[in-house]
Amino acid sequence: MEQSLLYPRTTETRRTVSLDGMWGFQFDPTGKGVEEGWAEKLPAPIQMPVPASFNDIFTDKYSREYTGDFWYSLDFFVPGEWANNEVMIRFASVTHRARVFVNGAEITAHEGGFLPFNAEVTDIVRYNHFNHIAVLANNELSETTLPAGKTAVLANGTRMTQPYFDFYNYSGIHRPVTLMCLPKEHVLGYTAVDTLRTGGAQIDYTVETNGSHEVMVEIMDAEGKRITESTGRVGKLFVKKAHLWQVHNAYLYTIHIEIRDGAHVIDSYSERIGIRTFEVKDSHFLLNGKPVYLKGFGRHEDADIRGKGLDLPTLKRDFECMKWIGANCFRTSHYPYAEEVYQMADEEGFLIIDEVPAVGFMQSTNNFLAANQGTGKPLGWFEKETTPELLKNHKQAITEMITRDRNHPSVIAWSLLNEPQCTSEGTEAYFKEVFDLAHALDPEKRPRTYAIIMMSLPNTSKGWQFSDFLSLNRYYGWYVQGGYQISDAEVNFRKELDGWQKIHGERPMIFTEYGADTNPSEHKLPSVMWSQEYQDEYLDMNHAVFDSYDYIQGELIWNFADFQTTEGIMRANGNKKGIFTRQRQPKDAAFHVKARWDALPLDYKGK
Ligand code: BDP
Repeated sequence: MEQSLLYPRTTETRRTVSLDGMWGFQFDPTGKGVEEGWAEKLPAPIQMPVPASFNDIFTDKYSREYTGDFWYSLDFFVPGEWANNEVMIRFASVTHRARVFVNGAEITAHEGGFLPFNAEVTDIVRYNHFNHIAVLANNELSETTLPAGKTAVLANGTRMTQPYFDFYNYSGIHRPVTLMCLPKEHVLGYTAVDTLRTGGAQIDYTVETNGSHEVMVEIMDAEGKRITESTGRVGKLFVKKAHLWQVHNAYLYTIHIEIRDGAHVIDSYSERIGIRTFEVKDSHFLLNGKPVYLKGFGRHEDADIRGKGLDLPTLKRDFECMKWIGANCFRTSHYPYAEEVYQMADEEGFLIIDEVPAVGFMQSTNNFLAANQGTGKPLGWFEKETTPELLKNHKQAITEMITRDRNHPSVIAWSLLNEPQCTSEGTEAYFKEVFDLAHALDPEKRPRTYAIIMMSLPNTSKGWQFSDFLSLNRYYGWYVQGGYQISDAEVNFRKELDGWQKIHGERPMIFTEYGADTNPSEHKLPSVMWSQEYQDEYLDMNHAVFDSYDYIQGELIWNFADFQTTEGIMRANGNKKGIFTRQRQPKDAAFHVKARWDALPLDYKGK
């Protein structure tokens, strides 16, 4: 049976209690915790907020950079009236892996730091009593983990994370923890796929439960009025004159699912859904059959102090900034984000390219600096002894992401890798497995893509044929021929695009990354690289190039906001390619981009 990844909600039949707040916390550098009974009692715990990354809470460097095992613990109360139900503890994410112990007994383990999992504790907890939970987490990276990296050991014996990617390896319990009480027989998941028909929309649904009682499905309009219903685990619903979910005009219906025994409701679950179609056709993206040009950003979950911990005020501010600047789309670079992000996008009418944490698949300490990227020289990332293990973890992450996110109207596409090394022989076999899996898992068959690294060209890259649309990360005028050489960068950029134009076929192309590091306090006339003026010039050059190719159907700037990275000579306290600062205030370029995006019609290049 698949693990239920439904969002935790209180309904007529379900109860939820938030376990967010201050937990006990302790590092376990020698990994002796299990042996020494830390699952029952943590020695000298300090307090640690949940959800949050632990890193930037600390004032000393050893703790901030800590790599290895670490523990969280909490006493929690289980109501007596919950006996005879199913009791679970749901972690929306623990980075990067976790083992969960309740009252000393190990309940479950989970690999991967950006997707949810449940620990079933029905027979372990004491009802009407306090219970004890301990989480043994670990934040080490390897070449079989998503994301990929390695652990170095300093001469003094301290472990240090070396990510193969360009964001800080924030760690901890990053998203909410929920204690849930479900009826023993309950809904595990559902799917709903829309087709536009004359006079309305058809919704083909499936419901999965863990029992055999009858299933009933209703659709309510935004006012809560029931407009159609059906019985059975598989069925069709018809919504007359359906009010479609549109960009920045997001009408939401509610799907209500019940398991019934005659008049008795065994389980009920409701969620807001949108009715819309999305497809790739003739080099265009069609939302509800009409062309849409993608404008927006690659983003990160990243903010001061809380790191990658879910923070609703920051999240809301991000959406306000994205609306203000005229964006309609973002990629969840480089991992699935908190569920609340997708809910907000559903409500606000934003389009999401949902990305699995397959980043750092390149033999290099920083994939953006790989010395031999795209040269055709085999690096062999997909031919290693460890590849089968990596593929297993990759497939698990894809399965969990699609199961979790498949019903969001905002999710329009799956991004299955970011900048993999894709020139060697094993690439095609590996890609085929992950692209086929995404297709099989998604009842809506959303388009699939991956972000193609700089200099990786049609004749050197072996993976692009698998994509339903092409996504390029390109830095002409920044990493390649920056500053005074920008006119040469433009020439070479156009040369590359002329090449793709000959072979892209029906596939539209978008830019999933282009950007220039910019210091928000730097003004310079004439411009130099890193100044605010240069960021504008860089964007102008890129936009002029995009505007001259009809098959280019979207522009996602790297990045929405400045973000934290590993320290080093290429990064000045983080990556500064944000159009907004890390505090979500505009750089000069924000006004520049707003002027462009406000003027571009939604169906730009749609004809
Ligand atoms: C690309 C990566 C992204 C980096 C970006 C950059 O996909 O994670 O942050 O370049 O260099 O290589 O700014």
